[in-house]
Amino acid sequence: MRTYQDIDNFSEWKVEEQNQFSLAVTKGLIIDMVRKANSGHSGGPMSSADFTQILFTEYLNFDPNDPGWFNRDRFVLSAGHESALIYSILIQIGWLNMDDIKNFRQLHSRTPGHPEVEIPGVEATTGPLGQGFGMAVGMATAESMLRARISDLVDHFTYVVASDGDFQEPIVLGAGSMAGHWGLSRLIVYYDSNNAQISGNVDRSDSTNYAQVFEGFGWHVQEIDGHDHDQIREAIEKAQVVDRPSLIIGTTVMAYGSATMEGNHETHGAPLPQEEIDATKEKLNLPTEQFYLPKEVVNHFQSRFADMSALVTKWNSNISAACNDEKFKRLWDVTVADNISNVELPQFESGTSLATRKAFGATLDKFAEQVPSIVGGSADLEPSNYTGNFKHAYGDFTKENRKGRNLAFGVREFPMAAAMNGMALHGGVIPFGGTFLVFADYERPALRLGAIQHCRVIHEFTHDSFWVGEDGPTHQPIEHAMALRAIPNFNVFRPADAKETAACFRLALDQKETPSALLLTRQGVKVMDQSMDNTVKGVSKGAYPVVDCENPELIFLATGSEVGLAMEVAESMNEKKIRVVSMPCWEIYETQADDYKNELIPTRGAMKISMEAGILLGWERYVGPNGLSIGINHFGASAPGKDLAQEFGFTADQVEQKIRSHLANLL
Ligand SMILES: Cc1ncc(C[n+]2csc(CCOP(=O)(O)OP(=O)(O)O)c2C)c(N)n1
Ligand SMILES: [Mg+2]
Repeated sequence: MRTYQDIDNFSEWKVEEQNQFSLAVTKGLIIDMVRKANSGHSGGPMSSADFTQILFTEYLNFDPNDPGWFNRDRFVLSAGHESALIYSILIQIGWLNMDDIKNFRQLHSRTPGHPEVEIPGVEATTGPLGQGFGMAVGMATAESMLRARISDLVDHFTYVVASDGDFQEPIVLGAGSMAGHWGLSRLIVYYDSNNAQISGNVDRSDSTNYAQVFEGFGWHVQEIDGHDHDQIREAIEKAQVVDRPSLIIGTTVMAYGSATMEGNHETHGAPLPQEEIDATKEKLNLPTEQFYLPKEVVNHFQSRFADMSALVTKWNSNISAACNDEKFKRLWDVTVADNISNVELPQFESGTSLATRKAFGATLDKFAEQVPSIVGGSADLEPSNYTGNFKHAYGDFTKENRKGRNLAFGVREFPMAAAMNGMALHGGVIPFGGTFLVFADYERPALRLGAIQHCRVIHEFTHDSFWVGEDGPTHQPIEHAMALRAIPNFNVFRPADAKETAACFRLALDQKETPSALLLTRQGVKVMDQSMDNTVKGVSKGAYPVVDCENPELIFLATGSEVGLAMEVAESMNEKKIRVVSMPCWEIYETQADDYKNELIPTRGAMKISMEAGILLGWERYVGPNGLSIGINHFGASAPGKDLAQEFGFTADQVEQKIRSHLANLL
């Protein structure tokens, strides 16, 4: 039996002895990290360590000198609570250091409780179970699209380590069915099936046959002993060559390798007791010393580095050679290098009436011609979302048509949004996805995770108010615009007309660090009589006057379809000095200079009146204590939109009356 005492002769050990000892060192780091932080997860990382260590040391391709190398294999730890595992690996690659490891879960450390995408070697922020899987499906989609559309120079694998909790989350089923349908052959998911979760054994709550389920989805499925290294290698190699996404279900033991706590679900989210750690280290032939990481083990871990660096050099020179071709170079620049600028806008005729969802469709068509990296589609609301032309022009992405740019997501809003995040994280594509605004709730966890990760994704949300009409209260967004505004680093655009829609869409393309939602009308709204340049300038400030005067007495603040309403009311109250402000994006407005904000919406002086067909909560920040908010604080109803406007007080006459009586009451 080889132990740490024999480390000086490490090079003479048998390879399998070296592997086993290296794995033991990784486990030692895991249990020490969690113990020192007095917080974190030990059991899961120990059960999935075999697969992960073998993957990183023998199969995963990356550039040891550049975690951002474009054609690297992606690795997503969907079981984000197993972060100690990935950090113990990243230190051996050299992307983290020992201080990082010792500061696990501490403020400003590069080893936070769950993996965060800013850390070199972490491809996606994970922790909310299921979403890592969903993002990986997006990454594999982006890879497959680029492989077909650019060249085989992009041809990496996407690997996932997922746990019981991931598979219990329905998003895994939706994303899994999408991946199977699209035949994402370079997606390889390892399921660490350790029959343990927080509250007990998995069989208390789950008896699903995931092998059958995923076979049904069109996946290649293998079931192995997740602690048998030869089985792991064989499974990975088979998964790499099949023409479908692969699921490798590894039957494992919780806290595998621990002295007395193997199989104990209580190791899920706790440090092992110190005596257990000591006994475990003895069992694993490790010294009792904390954070033991001998250079021999690191060198062993890095034994493929020279070969991988050579691979990267060759890839780089292939890219340079390919770029001698002007056409390829242009494509590469716009897609992978993401150099897009001066995207030309569509034109819309002032005075006509056009639903902003239709304007979105027209803008999408115009942008898609110029920006080949735009890909996406609708969650089965293609006619309503006006993405049909895009589909006709560029075709569906399918097993047979890898060059298709339209993604027929099916009625899978949450998987769609998670996959969009994955695509954005992958790079080379700019994803959009459409549904009704009311179903933003179905996507919300991914909207939040996209914002945390600074993903440039474009969410198209049509049918943005009670004006939806006959479909009734279940389909009428009420609290949704505000609920989206509550997400940090998330731009909510509610354009007032077709021109603003195009300007907002282009702004969303430019926002490389922030997801965007475009809230669009089902019903026609008048195209305002202003130049496109003026619209672009105004929209880029988040809020701007569309009707103006010196020293206004009243300032109307409106978004989307209510801007037209505000203008109408202003017209009929023309004995007063009124400014109408269109506020297509609060978040961008908030970043403007104080001078601009104080001038446009002064805190004192003018009375502020907000108009938005949604909840009032939030508007008090702009209208102040004496202002007035016109909105709707209850669910809608099923009736034609016009009747609802009357019922809910959204006609120009009713709004004017409300304003006049508010003013009278104040006097
Ligand atoms: C969406 C979501 N719900 C709940 C949690 C809290 N949580 C973290 S891990 C976990 C389940 C643990 O079981 P398993 O996935 O099998 O991990 P293991 O214990 O095997 O490491 C739960 C419920 C979470 N992270 N994400
Ligand atoms: Mg488990």
